[in-house]
Amino acid sequence: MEEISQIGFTSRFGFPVYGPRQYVTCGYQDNLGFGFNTALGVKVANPGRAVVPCPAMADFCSACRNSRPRFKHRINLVTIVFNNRSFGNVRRDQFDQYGGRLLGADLVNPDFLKLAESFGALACAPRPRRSQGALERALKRRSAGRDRGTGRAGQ
Ligand SMILES: Cc1ncc(C[n+]2csc(CCOP(=O)(O)OP(=O)(O)O)c2C)c(N)n1
Repeated sequence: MEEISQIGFTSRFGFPVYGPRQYVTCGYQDNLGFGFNTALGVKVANPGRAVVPCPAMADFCSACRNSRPRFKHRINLVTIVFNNRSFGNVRRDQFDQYGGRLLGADLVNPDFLKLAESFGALACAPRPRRSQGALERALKRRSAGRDRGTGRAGQ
């Protein structure tokens, strides 16, 4: 699942899709707020399938409030957050079109690892080269159904 962000743009031409209904996109509406929230619904509708949202970081920060229902209802998502500490697009536009005058484009973010752990989720920050292995392990852990009955999701 993608959303408007640097990784979202990249996935539109770089993510291999081999069948229908495997790639969920906000399309060119490009509305922030779509990614993580929609992923919750997609997972509820497809409980047997792995759903991996790559939300825009800006969206993920505001969508975090939906972590409550996510954990309460044990909606199991393996979420990938790319933290570039900025509104990447906005920042680039300010560089390219406004002579590098930055305004409101750099962000102070929460510690996403601690945030996830505070909900009882597992979290990791792998180096880019190791991210495939980390994702595979997270998905395996999910399919192994290792959740405890505490309302905590495994990932
Ligand atoms: C509801 C909404 N508000 C604002 C925008 C404008 N907008 C597009 S991309 C973006 C920044 C996204 O930043 P981030 O989520 O950090 O992703 P990055 O580009 O850094 O990967 C903004 C504010 C939008 N598309 N939708």
